[in-house]
Amino acid sequence: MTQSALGTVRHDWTLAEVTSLLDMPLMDLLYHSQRVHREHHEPNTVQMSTLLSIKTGACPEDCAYCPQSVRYDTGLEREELMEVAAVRERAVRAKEAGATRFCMGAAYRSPKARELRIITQMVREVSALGLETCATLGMLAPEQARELKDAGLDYYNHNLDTSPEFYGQIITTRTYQDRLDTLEAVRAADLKVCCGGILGMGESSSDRARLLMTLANLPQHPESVPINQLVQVPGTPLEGAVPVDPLDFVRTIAAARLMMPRAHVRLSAGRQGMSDELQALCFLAGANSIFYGEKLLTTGNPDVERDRSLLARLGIKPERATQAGGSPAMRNEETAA
Ligand code: SAM
Ligand code: DTB
Ligand code: SF4
Repeated sequence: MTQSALGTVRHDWTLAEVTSLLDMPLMDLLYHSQRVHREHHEPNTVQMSTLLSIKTGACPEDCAYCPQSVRYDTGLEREELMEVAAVRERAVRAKEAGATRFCMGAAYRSPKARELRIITQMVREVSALGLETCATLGMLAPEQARELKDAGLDYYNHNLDTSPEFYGQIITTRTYQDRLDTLEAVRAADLKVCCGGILGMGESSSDRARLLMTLANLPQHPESVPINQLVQVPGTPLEGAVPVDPLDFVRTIAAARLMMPRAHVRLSAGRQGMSDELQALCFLAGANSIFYGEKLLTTGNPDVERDRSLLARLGIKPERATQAGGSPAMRNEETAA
């Protein structure tokens, strides 16, 4: 791979290529990732999504990082599926605060028919406010993805979380292939895909490379790629895991930018514990999306005032809301080719 070829949209990454990206001298890696970022995106602009947990806790799955699994005693208070009007109210507030996308998360293995009917109503209401909509509800069958699409859903979030090799140490109640099947169902319904992973779970650098390789070698790159840093929650099996080296976190963002040049790469969970300078390095590496609002799903996120001040000090502006089709920087890889 020649360095001038960096930034082309490809789906045939080898492990050796990804490893060589992650191992580059950091300044070279940042130079290339910022160059490629500017070829495909408006510089100094960040997309802002607000999360809301619409059904909290008591999840039957055993994801070792997650405070919402019924198997771990994390002291989390469970909450049934919210009322549609209450979700709408929260979306109005998120829009007023400056978010352009509203992401509804539910602690399900997969949604049941009755639950999905209520959630499609939420999607309609939030969409009518002029916000982009995203949902993350666990595994979906093809017809469930179509139901969400028909309700006007824009994005579905479903993460691969880690490499296929490390996955079995983190989750045993659903397979990597289950996740790939859901992603295929989401694509088949013509929904946009939000898919990424978590760093800091004890994975190796080669696991990070394999996660990026799996994401970039999907038939179509996800439109959004959340890169989460593990939020360690007392009571989960990953409490006490060895944290990821912050510079390796930056490297992973830069490699994601280079491998999926048109995607929005989201600096996701874990920002609360990051310095302003580390976040600035992540933006330099090509991150151009954040979760905005004082809460993620159940854990903390920087408050709105801190984020506004950080973005102002960096000269970064919030990305405008897009209509269908989007701005040139927002077109997906097929239409922009
Ligand atoms: N239950 C659904 C599912 O797992 O598909 C949707 C909600 S789940 C909380 C969404 C994602 O949040 C997970 O795939 C994981 O990547 C991320 N996540 C959960 N707990 C986290 C933590 N403690 N730190 C970082 N990311 C986390
Ligand atoms: C994603 O990749 N990160 C978000 C969102 N997608 C759903 C969730 C982060 C959750 C962090 C732990 C919590 O707040 O419960
Ligand atoms: Fe359940 Fe999702 Fe948490 Fe896994 S990540 S335990 S599926 S809520």
